[in-house]
Amino acid sequence: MKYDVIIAGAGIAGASAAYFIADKGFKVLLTDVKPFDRAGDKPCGDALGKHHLDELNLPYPQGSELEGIVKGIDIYSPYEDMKYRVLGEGFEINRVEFTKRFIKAAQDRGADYLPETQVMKPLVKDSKVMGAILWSRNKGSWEVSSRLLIDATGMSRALVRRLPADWPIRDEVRPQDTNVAYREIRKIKEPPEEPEILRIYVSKEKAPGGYWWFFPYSLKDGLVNVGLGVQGGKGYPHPKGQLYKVINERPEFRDSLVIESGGAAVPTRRPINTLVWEGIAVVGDSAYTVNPIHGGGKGSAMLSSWCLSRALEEGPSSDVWGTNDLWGTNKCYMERYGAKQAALDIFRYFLQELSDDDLEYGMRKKIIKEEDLNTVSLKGDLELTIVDKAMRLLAGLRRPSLLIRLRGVAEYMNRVKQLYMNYPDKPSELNDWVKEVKNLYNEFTAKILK
Ligand code: FDA
Ligand code: GRG
Repeated sequence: MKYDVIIAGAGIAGASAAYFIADKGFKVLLTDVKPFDRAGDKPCGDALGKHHLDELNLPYPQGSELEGIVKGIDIYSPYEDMKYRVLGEGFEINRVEFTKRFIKAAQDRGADYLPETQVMKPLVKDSKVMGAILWSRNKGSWEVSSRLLIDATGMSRALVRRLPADWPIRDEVRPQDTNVAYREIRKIKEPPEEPEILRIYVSKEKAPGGYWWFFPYSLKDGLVNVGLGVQGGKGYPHPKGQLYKVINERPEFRDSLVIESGGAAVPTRRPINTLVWEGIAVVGDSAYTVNPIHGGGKGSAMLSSWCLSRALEEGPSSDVWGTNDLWGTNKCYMERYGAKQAALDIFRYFLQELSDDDLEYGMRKKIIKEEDLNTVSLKGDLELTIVDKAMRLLAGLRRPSLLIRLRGVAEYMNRVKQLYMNYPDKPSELNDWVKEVKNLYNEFTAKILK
């Protein structure tokens, strides 16, 4: 049997890709090693910004898909003397029900779905991916042909990492560009004071290179989603132990009950250099679509799948969708999210280097204001004028070097964003563009972070 598209992984990225692509009339096969009742069940904070659904014209979660309503996020300073409130609407979703929605919608549009089925490896012939080898306990292994194979296997990147080393879609993640996060869903005794406000606590001491969070989850059941992430590749302590230190010392968790627990890694870097190559594409965590400063990746995973589905509209120009046919995916993703993501990656480098004292000082002096923080996180824009204004207002105060470095950060964020907005129009220009990106990041690291 030949499919137009085989999708490995039915998490939010693969399941939404199956829906978007089947909706365009293509014959899709969606598979996952997990059974249907665990679809999309990756440990998560379960927060999703409403704007992602608006942008993709998707209905809001309702009924069993919805756990809670979000009106904003409080970001606490390291010593908790200060907090920033960033207003923005969103949801706490039930990740399994929300993912199942897409699987069912894809099936309604003719997609085949094989749970408990592993995609073992891509089939490469004449430098193109032409299908995959599948395996299940009942059937053993078998070959399926495709015009496009999508790797939506999350951080494991089970398929692309078996491709030839010189294919740009291999673009491997460095451990220091990941976070290792652990979370629990707990039933607590006292309901949180503001159940529609998520809380993020930044502290290098407690969560080096990450943060710990307290998200009110299911109000009717008195549940909260509480977790902690630390930067990978640095030898930092395990996030579970760090989270338990926090939980043990805070009264809100006294006599609380663990309902669910688990951890996983998240890529927290700029997007992959190309989401597509000959006969293959990556979406979601496999394409590093996660927001580098807060680690949220569900919305941008759906966006990457939507961009890919748009690029498929005209059909393949030969037996498979080649790199040229698929290139629009990159342009679409980089313009809508990747450029902001790359700029925020610069901001992440800076934040991860800051001491708790510097961060506390910066927040107390409101070097970046709450309303500006919203623009930074929504658009990846740190306006030079914001920093210049702070420099004038705070002239003569302690830590001028912090402000000077922040000015450098703003400059490089803008430059990186521009470079991604000018993503190459054709695959032949990719190599030179990647060199420019690497040079700009290296220059930033050498000039501003040192
Ligand atoms: P995901 O990993 O979910 O799915 C991959 C699927 O592929 C899995 O179902 C797996 O079984 C399957 N698979 C793997 N190998 C396979 C193979 N060979 N064949 C077939 N199937 C295979 N984001 C957010 O927006 N809000 C939040 O609050 C949080 N919080 C959060 C907390 C924690 C602790 C973590 C670790 C992460 C988050 N995130 C988040 C990030 C978010 O969870 C993540 O970006 C998305 O779930 C990624 O979805 P994907 O579908 O790309 O991968
Ligand atoms: C600090 C480098 C670094 C990484 C953090 C702790 C951690 C790693 C990951 C945990 C992930 C988590 C709890 C994410 C929730 C963040 C959040 C509020 C996501 C919802 O935001 P959206 O959907 O996303 O509005 P956009 O992309 O619009 O900002």
